[in-house]
Amino acid sequence: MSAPSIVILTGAGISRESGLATFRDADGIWAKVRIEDVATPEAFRRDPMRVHGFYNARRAQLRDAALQPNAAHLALAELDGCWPGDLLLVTQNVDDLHARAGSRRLLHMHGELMKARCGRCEAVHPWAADLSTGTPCPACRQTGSMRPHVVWFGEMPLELKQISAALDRCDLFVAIGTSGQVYPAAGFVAEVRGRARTVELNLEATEGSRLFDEVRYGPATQTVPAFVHELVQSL
Ligand code: BV8
Repeated sequence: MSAPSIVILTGAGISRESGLATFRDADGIWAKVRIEDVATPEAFRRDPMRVHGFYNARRAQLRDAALQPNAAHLALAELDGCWPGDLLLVTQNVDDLHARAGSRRLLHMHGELMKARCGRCEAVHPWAADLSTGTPCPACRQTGSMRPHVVWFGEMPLELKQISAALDRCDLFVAIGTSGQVYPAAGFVAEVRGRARTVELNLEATEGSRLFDEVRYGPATQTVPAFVHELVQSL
């Protein structure tokens, strides 16, 4: 019997105990700034420096040496390293904590804060510094066209074909630290339920909890290592 095929979906909750704010908790990002002002293509066209300021502040957090992957990121990286079956970690997060923890079979469906893209030549560059409307593209040298390599609301998420193929063949779907309110990610569980075992790991019930076979409550740094331990023991 081959090892089950696993798809894991993570959201901002998995990075919360590393010190990064979530989006929809009471102290979350969308409690302080409106999506329409900083996370849509229209916002960028209207006031690019305001959008750059929003992402520059979040990118600066990732450069802070105090920001480290937590036990949940590390447990998923350990699973990635030892799981003999198919495994795909799909994250909605734009932070780099999964990669820094060691996850390799990883897709950032909403892009990555530590990358920048030229709106003119579409080249994508690793990027840890601030961006501004005066930043030239390293490839085409144009200024005024560099943007964060993140997926804004109304834009097409990345790698959807690969994600859909993984969902089609998965036996286990685990959603960790996501409120299940942003599509198409929030729709993944409905795609697989009934033919895959579905598990939600969260601090509390979410919009989609009723769609899961099993929900486990608690902080990710406790629920994820325990769940990974069970999976490894089952090999
Ligand atoms: C799309 C990157 C077409 C940027 C993000 C009108 C026009 C166009 C589209 C739409 C529209 N109306 C609706 C839509 C669809 C829209 C959407 O879903 N809107 C919502 C608001 C209704 N979606 C889109 O626009 C997407 N594109 O639809 O294109 C299309 C359609 C079909 C198929 C293909 C294409 C693009 C959406 C991507 C937007 N970009 N991020 C940035 O980061 O600034 S979304 C943003 O929300 C982040 O990526 C974030 O990850 C994501 C989801 O949020 P969560 O991760 O779930 O975070 P949240 O704070 O909500 O929840 C945290 C959870 O953690 C909570 O449950 C909490 O309890 C838990 N938690 C907290 N602490 C812990 C914990 N759990 C465990 N342990 C803890 N310690």
